[in-house]
Parts: sequence; structure tokens; C-alpha cells
Amino acid sequence: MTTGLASYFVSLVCATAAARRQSEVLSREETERMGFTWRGNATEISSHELLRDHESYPDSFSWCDVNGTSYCSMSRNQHIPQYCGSCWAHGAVSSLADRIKIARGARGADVNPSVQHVLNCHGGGSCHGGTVDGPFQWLHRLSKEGTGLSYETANPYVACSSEMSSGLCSAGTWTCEPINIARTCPTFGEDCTAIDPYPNVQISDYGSIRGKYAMQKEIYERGPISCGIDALPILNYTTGIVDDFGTLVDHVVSVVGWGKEDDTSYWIVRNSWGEYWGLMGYVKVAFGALRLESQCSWAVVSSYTAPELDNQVHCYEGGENCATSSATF
Ligand SMILES: *[C@@H]1O[C@H](CO)[C@@H](O)[C@H](O)[C@H]1NC(C)=O
Ligand SMILES: *[C@@H]1O[C@H](CO)[C@@H](O)[C@H](O)[C@H]1NC(C)=O
Ligand SMILES: CC(=O)N[C@H]1CO[C@H](CO)[C@@H](O)[C@@H]1O
Repeated sequence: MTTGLASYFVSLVCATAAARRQSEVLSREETERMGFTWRGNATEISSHELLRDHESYPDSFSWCDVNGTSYCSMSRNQHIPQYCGSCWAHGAVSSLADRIKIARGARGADVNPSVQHVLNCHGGGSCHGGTVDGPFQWLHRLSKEGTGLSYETANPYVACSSEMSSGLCSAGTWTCEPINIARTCPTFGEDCTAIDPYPNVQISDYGSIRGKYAMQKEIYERGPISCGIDALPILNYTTGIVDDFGTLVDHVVSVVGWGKEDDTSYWIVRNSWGEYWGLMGYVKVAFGALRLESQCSWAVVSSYTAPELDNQVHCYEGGENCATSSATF
């Protein structure tokens, strides 16, 4: 059932590769070679199937404005300090950050999980592309081991993965070692210290969905999701509603809700190209357009480190009481 769909995408990628940028979404073959399950159209029973059914949904609903409260996390830019095809990690991490904010009732300073941790640990891909739900498969594995995704303040985004040498990437090693998951560098001329345990977010469940109905149900009941999209028609997007049907999925974004203007219903989509692009980093995509409804994924947040949960391990500035190892950076 999924094979036809996958090879359709792959052949289109090959056929049009010359006309577009390199796809940031890997093929089924590449995905499986990395040890991830291809779930572009999962059919297995998941907690999504247990969600309440609605006859219909309101014409507009956005997690960025639920009765005046925004549950949307920060906008990001995957392409600086140098180009990195990490859209797949951004779409997943941003939707996850929103769901943490929803769980916290938008109280407290935002928790911003680390995209760089996903890249350093090959959690679904690299700067040369990845998979829509790979980050959630990876994080689910980590969560079962009792650890999770690090925070931005312990591992900031630098747009590098281990195969990258462009820009500032040659100045570091982007491997999945403790020092590249959460660290502190206490003073000049001394080694940096890996922090473990580190503030983190964990998930209990994840899955793949497709189609307008499943997307609305998942977003409305549980929060934003991560979806594949055709990026070519939106490279020069500025305002308005994009209704281009699209050709293939080569990019990943997060979907935070939907709206309606005149007679056109559209998805409210957060991209990861900075706030100078589009509508402060967002784009309105007409229902059915840009292949946005063809492969999406969701994850259920099970825990995160936050003051109200009183679950922080309190580390010293130099990390001495939380240190597992140290390395020169
Ligand atoms: C938003 O306000 C409406 C109208 O007062 C109410 O019916 C709805 O439950 C509220 N939604 C949330 C999520 O608080
Ligand atoms: C975007 O605009 C630039 C400058 O006008 C142009 O060179 C480029 O072809 C456009 N890209 C697309 C995908 O339309
Ligand atoms: C979960 C899901 O969306 N499953 C779909 C996978 O594709 C088949 C065939 O197109 C659909 O019937 C399923 O609903």
C-alpha cells in the first residue's frame, strides 16, 4: 500500500532533480538504510485512532491564538550560520515544542528542545535530508531508555551534522557523544564538560497520518503536527494563500491550525526559514495544496523538565556535579 506511493515520490525526485534544490526528504530506501521504519502512511492502530471524532470543525482554529492565548513556540531558521537541510528535524521539534507549551497551559518561559541534538545523534537524518517521522521514532527509543531530547540552552543550533564541512562546521565534531548532547564550557582554555542528566523532553507515542480529516482531528485534539510539503512553489512566497497543487514532497514544516478567507480554507503552516520569510515565518496553504496532506506525523509528550514539575537536576555552572565526561572544543 505504501510502496506505490513511495516509489512515486522517488521517481519524481529523480525526474525533476535538475529543476529544484536537493530534496530534504529522503526516499523510503534511504530511510530504511538508516534503520528507520517507513511510516509515510502508517495503518497500524495508534492513539490517534482513539481520538474523539467530530462531525465537523470550526472554520478556523489556530494554536497560535486559542481565545487570545498563543501556544506556538519560537520560529526558527534552519539555514544559518550555513545551509543545512534539516527541515525534517525543525518540523518535528517545533511541533513538539508547541505540545509542551500546550501541556504547560502556556505558563512559564518556553521550553525550546534542541534541533542540534537531533542532528548530532542522526535522529532521522542529517543536514542532507531526513524523514518526516524519523525524529519521533528516535526520540521514542531514547524515551524508553529514560532519557530524552536536550534543550537549546545546552545544545544550540549551529546547522551542522557530522558529514558537513562548510561554514563553521569544520570547527567541530558533530557526533552523538555526551559532549554533543548537553554541555557547558566553564572558562578559557579548559575542556568543556558534558552534562548528564540534562533537562530533556520525552514522548510516549508517535505516528503517521495523512489527509485533511486526520490532520484536523490530531491538531484540534492534541496540538501541532509535522508534515511534508512541496517547497518549490513557496520559495518566493510573501503573502496570501498558496493553492498550487504541488508535485512532490521535498521539505518538512509544522502545521499549527487552519483558517478560512472568502471561500478558501487553508492550513496555517510554520516554516523554518526565519521570520523575514513569508508571514513572519508562516505560510497559508490552501486545503489540498502543495502535497501538505500526503504525509504528516505527530508525537505525544510524556515528560519534560520544568520548574512546576520539580524534576530538574540542579547542576553547577561548571557542571562538576552533573559531569559524565569532558572534551576540548
Ligand atoms: C474559547 O472560548 C469559547 C467561547 O467562550 C469557548 O466555548 C471555548 O471553550 C474556549 N476554548 C478554549 C480552548 O478555552
Ligand atoms: C525567486 O525569485 C528569484 C529572483 O527573482 C528568481 O531568480 C527565482 O527563479 C525565483 N524562484 C522561484 C522558485 O520562483
Ligand atoms: C492512516 C492512514 O492515513 N491510512 C491510509 C493509508 O492509505 C490507504 C490507501 O490510500 C488509506 O485507505 C488509509 O486510510
